[in-house]
Amino acid sequence: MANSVVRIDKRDGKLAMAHFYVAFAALFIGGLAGLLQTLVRSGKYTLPAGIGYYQLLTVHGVLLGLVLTTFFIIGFLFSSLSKTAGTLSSKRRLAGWIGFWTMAIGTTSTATTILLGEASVLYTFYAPLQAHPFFYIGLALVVVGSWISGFAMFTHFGQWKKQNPGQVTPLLSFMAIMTMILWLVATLGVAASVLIQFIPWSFGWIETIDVLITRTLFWYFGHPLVYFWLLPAYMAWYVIIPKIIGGKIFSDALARLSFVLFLLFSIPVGFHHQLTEPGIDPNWKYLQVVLTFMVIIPSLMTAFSLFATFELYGRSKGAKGLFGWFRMLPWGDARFLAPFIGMLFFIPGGAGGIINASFQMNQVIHNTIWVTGHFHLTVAATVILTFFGIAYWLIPHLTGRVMTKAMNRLAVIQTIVWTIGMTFMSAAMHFAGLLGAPRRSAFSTYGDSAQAMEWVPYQIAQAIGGSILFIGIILIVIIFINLAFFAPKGETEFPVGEVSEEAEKTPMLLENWKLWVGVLLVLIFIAYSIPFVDMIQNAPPGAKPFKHIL
Ligand code: HAS
Repeated sequence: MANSVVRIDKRDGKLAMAHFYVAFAALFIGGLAGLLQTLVRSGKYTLPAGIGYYQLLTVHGVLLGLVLTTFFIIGFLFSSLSKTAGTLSSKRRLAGWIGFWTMAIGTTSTATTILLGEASVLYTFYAPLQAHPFFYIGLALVVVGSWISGFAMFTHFGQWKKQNPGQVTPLLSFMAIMTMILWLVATLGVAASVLIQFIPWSFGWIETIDVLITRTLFWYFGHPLVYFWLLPAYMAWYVIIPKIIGGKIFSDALARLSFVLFLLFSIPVGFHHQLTEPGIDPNWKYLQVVLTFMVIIPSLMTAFSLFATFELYGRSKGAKGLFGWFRMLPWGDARFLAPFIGMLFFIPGGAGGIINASFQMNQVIHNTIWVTGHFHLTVAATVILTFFGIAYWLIPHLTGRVMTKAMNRLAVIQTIVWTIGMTFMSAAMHFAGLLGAPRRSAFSTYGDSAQAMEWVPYQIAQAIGGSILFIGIILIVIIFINLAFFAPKGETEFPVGEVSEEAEKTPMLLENWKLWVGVLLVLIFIAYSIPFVDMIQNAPPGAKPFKHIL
């Protein structure tokens, strides 16, 4: 237990903190863009200084969906490895810094093109919308930087394995590596489309682009991207939360198995974002829908495991009845409350995902603002609240400070504010989506048809939710700055849970990386090879660039 309080190496801490500074700056600017967007959609506000709606939407999506998440996650993964697999060697730390700066330069390049109005192509940058070449070059640099950091993590983990032959690896490190492998395999798709298609096309070296292939490569990346966001939250749920509440990890083997299943099934499912697209045989879409239903299983296992942890802890404290354990949980501790509310949000968020994935129901919600509601529940509530919960102990741990009672109270208020804001906003988005309100459209494009008028109350509710959320962003930025620079000096625990004595022994099969990566490659081959050949053989004439949207 004393080990938990031992601070991770200061130099590793600095590397992680560099990532968090960028992440929280992105949160502030991206959140501001989000607020303005909801105000524009309400129809009651017009953007000043010639700022375009899609420019704003691109700032919001890229900064929050790509920059905040990637930087936060890599900082968290480095910290977790340093804590559980030992201090990084100086070469690996240097690789981490090179990765960080490569990503930072890439982010600056991409952000500059967006702010100059040269890249209003949204975070999915669908062709034939065309951005400035430096938008794509920046994205490529972010990916390459993350790979450099990833390789530093892989070799660090490999060294632990070499020094501890035959032993089960530390759970948190295992999960960090699994997350990074998922990211590496997923980003191959986006790297290929940016390097082979978008960059040559945006420089004018090739005249046309294949729309379906670029979209397919994007979604080959885009769905595992969402699990790249989710898995670090699951790391906290499985390993950190049990320690915070004073309980035990229900089962090490079950936690590892769920991560293995995520690796296998999160990649060959990208077609479920393309169910309405022509050019892909419905049988292949059907196969990927089946695989999508497979990727729901590890989340259900996670829910089961968490219920078990909470219940076992509660009963050990004398709780009686079906839900007696509920009262035993540490509700006043923001490190617990924020991730727990994240879990609650994931119940409707996950149910919505199952609706989206159901071939026929997808026809009702596709391209409506329902989808935006879905991902605000999943990433902007479940994942982000968990990241906030992590920040409440990790930032002071890294900076050698402590969170005061007053800051904890502010963090509890922040969690409540976020919960209210997100409930308003995402519920309104789901209802408006069912009434057919499109996603990604400025109010001015709706016209004043009777149908558009039905959406108005929901747009206003979204604006109210968005404004409440912006208060939440101001609060979290205050807390972050306090924990990074002003909180009292002291020791903060890095809480790493222990596995319950009653859990079964972890089978070594779960550590067989060659096997799992091999199965993953076979699944990707089955799900994508024939449809891809089909797309190339039957490609329609390429598309010329389209630069101007409202
Ligand atoms: Fe999704 C679209 C299907 C999960 C994010 N998704 C999106 C987009 C994003 C996104 C960003 O099949 C939009 C992309 C774009 O711009 O176009 N999604 C799913 C499915 C799941 C799912 C089946 N999505 C996520 C997660 C995301 C995310 C996670 C981010 C982090 N999604 C889709 C589909 C589309 C889509 C289609 C395309 C729609 C279209 O047409 O465009 C599943 O993984 C969900 C499984 C989850 C569960 C919930 C388990 C619950 C747990 C909590 C337990 C609570 C406890 C506390 C223990 C089954 C683990 C309880 C305590 C008490 C006291 C009660």
